[in-house]
Amino acid sequence: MCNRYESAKEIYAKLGIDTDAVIETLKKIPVSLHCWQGDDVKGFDQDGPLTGGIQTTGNYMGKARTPDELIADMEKVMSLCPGAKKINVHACYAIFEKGEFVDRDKLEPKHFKKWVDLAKKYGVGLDFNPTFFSHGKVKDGLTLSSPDKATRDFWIAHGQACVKISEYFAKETGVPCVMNIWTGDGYKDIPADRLGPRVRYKESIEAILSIPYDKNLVKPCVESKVFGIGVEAYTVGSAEFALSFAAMHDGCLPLMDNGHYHPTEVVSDKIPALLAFFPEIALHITRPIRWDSDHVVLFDDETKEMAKEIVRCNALDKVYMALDYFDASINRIGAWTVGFRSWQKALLSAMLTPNAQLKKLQDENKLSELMVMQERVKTLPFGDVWREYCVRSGVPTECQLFAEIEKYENEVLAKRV
Ligand SMILES: [Mn+2]
Repeated sequence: MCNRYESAKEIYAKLGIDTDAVIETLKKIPVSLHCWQGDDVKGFDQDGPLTGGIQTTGNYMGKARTPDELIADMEKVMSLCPGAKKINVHACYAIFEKGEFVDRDKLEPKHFKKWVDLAKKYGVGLDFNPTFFSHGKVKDGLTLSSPDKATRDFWIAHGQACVKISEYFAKETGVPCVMNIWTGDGYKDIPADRLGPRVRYKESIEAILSIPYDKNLVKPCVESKVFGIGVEAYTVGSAEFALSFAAMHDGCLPLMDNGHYHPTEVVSDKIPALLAFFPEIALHITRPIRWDSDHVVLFDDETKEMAKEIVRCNALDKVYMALDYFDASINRIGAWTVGFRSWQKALLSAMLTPNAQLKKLQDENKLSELMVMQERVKTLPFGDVWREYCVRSGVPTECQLFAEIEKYENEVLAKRV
């Protein structure tokens, strides 16, 4: 079988691409693995339903019910995925001592020590997210944009607590922590006031970020959304809101989730637009289908196109890449793993593209040749390099993967009844 890699290596070399070097580079690029695929975004600090305009559908067996189960599942996923990782944690995944409970406005670094221990075990960084949903203090569907001051103050305190926890993560791991602010605040039907909630949201985020923190350690982001379930008419944190907020606040990054736009918009085209202005940006990588923004990432055209833009823009060190999807209808380990591996494939495919040659053809206006070349690239032996990357990373190849997922289901998940 190694003949196939040697042959692929020669083919790519003729296009000026060193596949060995690409593999070594890709191994070191961190992608943030979200903890919330393992338990359907439930978390450990509350027992209510998922709110905020997001929904998990399906009831596949084997959901992680405890911190130990979730961490074990994440470790399994990491063992099945090539490439460097970060671990992405939501605030609702605070891990309390037995009998202890602390509300979100009072969370402290110690409630996330087990996540730090996990990150240190693998020598990886942590990312963080305040959780502005699935909580009794979400008032009339609003948090940071609520007209009720006590509600806003509670959520501002939560955000500030999360800044401190993010800084703790960065100090403990030695890796900057991306802290993403997203709320599902909005209205189901036509609001009478669209500006008021946005001004309150702006002032609340400013209050969160007004506490002292090291901007080299904590990278705050604002994530936009077009709509949510039950929040169809108006979302406070729209695309223009989030982008403008980041542009006007030094050190704050725009975060684009490719499930959070109108169906014909593509984030691949937005990446270079933002890179023309922002030194760093952040992404949530997902797969939108109709009303759902959170299907498992596949190795599909737009996923490839997003990775291509990051690579072509020489922005692998400027774009914080995180995954964000959750599917409860299939084996969650399989969902998690396929999504992570799909993004790895997209990055590898982008790095195996003769981008300099293609750019030259564009700049010389040789557009027929460009089209022919772009189509030629699609049939290069990518799969042989992907297989080699998996082997060199010590993870299952495509044909070995399902057996591993099935084994874990039989030995671990099936016993969770
Ligand atoms: Mn997202």
